[in-house]
Amino acid sequence: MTLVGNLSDDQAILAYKNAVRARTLDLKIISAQRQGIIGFHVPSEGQEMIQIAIGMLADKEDLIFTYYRDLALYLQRGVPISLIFDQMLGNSNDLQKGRQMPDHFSFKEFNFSTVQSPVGAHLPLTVGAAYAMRYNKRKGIVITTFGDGATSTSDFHAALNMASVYNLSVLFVCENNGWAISIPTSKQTRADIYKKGAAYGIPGKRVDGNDLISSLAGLQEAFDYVRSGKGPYLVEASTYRIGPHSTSDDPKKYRVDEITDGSEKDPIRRLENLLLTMGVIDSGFVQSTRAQAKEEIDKTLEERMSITPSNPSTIFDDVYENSSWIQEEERRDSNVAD
Ligand SMILES: Cc1ncc(C[n+]2csc(CCOP(=O)(O)OP(=O)(O)O)c2C)c(N)n1
Ligand SMILES: [Mg+2]
Repeated sequence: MTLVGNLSDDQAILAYKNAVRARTLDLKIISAQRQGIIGFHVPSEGQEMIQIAIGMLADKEDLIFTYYRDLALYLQRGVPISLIFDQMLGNSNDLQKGRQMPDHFSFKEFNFSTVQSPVGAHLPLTVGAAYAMRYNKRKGIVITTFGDGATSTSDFHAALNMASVYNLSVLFVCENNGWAISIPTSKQTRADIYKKGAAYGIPGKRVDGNDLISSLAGLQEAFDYVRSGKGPYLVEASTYRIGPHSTSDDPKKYRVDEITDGSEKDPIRRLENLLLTMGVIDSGFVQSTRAQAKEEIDKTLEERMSITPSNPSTIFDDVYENSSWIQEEERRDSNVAD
């Protein structure tokens, strides 16, 4: 059965499974944070569908600069949950050797660049990366995600401008969840975000980021445009942050939830209902998908917790290609064991 374009049942089912895995993973991480196992988390709950859609349309060679709230995109692109936990725990298997805050992933093997903490700081980097890709005659485009709050930074405007001036293949996707921590989008801008590209000669489109079909249809047009070499494109995905900004935030202080986990408006429930109505899945499948996700995630966390922590002495590694005398002196004077 075709849902949209040439989307097959198998693709729709995989998308659904990954969305459920991402949600289950989010809830597990929050519970681990509350138990003191993980230090911090920025949940993706509610924003899964637009992330899944990007993952479905991106090619392997495309380079993706995510922001800190993109768990479902990693899963859709095949990042194993074990690697996600390794980073969150900062254990000795963590690709970043435990030096980064949780959620600041770097999955080079999957063509994901490192997550930046300063809001919007990665946007000019995506433009430089797209320039480098063209210069080095590398195949693929650059895709970047960011929040509505990032559009209030000067980096956003500088990035759009330079991407357009150099006609670079960058797909900008704003995940507009309505909030920048406690500041609603209405207090950041009076204009539609997808129209902001027009000032720089960049076309834009708004999609319903809580709906897989709308996200895929809108993104397909944007991907086609960027891939054809016409230049950058700006997509605004209307979405909803179901949870707090982070585990350090208490949203009850500034908002009343409109969409809750598992409610009829929840994007995962929306896809589930569509697939149930179309007979692609049945209620038994829903139950087994949720149970399998929980089992996989519970088991993986338990397993990754048994891995030794990162060695603090690695803090002196990888700073320069060859270690300098200053580093060696600091290594000697430090009390971190080798
Ligand atoms: C330059 C900068 N200013 C402020 C912060 C603190 N901060 C972290 S996340 C955030 C909100 C960003 O909102 P948005 O871009 O909409 O993304 P969301 O968190 O809603 O997904 C802020 C203000 C920061 N990290 N960097
Ligand atoms: Mg936001």
